[in-house]
Amino acid sequence: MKSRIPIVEKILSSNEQIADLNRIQFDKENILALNFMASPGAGKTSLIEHTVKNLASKFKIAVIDGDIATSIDADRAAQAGATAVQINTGGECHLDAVMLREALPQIDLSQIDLLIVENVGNLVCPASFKLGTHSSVLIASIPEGDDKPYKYPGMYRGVDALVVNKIDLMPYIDFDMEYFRQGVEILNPNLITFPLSCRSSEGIDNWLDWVTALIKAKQESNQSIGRVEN
Ligand SMILES: Nc1nc2c(ncn2[C@@H]2O[C@H](COP(=O)(O)OP(=O)(O)OP(=O)(O)O)[C@@H](O)[C@H]2O)c(=O)[nH]1
Ligand SMILES: [Mg+2]
Repeated sequence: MKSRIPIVEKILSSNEQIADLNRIQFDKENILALNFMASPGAGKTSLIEHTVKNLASKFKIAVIDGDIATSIDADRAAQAGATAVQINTGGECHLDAVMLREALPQIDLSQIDLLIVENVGNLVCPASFKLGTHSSVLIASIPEGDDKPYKYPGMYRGVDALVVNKIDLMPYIDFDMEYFRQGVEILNPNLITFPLSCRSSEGIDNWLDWVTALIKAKQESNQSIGRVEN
């Protein structure tokens, strides 16, 4: 039992090294990479469908879908218009940087502006494994309940943006938005938050504007680096 903690630390540190390589590759190819995390059924794939359908005319988008067993989500992303790749984790409850690295050759990265990684539906394991993406997005949803920040602090603490999906269900579910927001604020002050509904599309535009601004900022920063080097 004594050796368990050092082994876990070693696995996580080698994961971080591969995550760094992934990040270097994304930066080299001028790609913005986002990691979508959520509990099962919160709406990760639904948000990917909206994002792809709305932004595909402006940006080239690829989706890498982590799933324990099926290709259902990658098929949905492809149907929406993305280049889509499936990673079956074979029972693992999260994606790691090595799995992502092994999937990257299936995409012509030189042709992509935005890469969305859909992690396995889980509020615990994915938080511990960096992938090398630029931003992590947590998709919470109203039916999960307003206590989730308090129960899964590691996930809420580590993300760069929060989507609160299924706001169309607010009239039917006891969800205290103020209590939820207070829990988030303690863990991750001033976290940028997008309340929205993938069903009614309410709030989707704010999300799309944020993603668009990130892609443009990424492209502009790489262009200015290129100018300095030249
Ligand atoms: N009412 C309502 N239902 C939604 C909304 N967004 C998604 N759903 C439904 O929620 C269910 C799960 O959505 P998905 O997008 O598959 O969720 P997911 O997080 O990708 O699920 P997993 O990949 O299985 O973890 C589907 O039946 C969606 O139609 C929403 O805003 N409102
Ligand atoms: Mg999904």
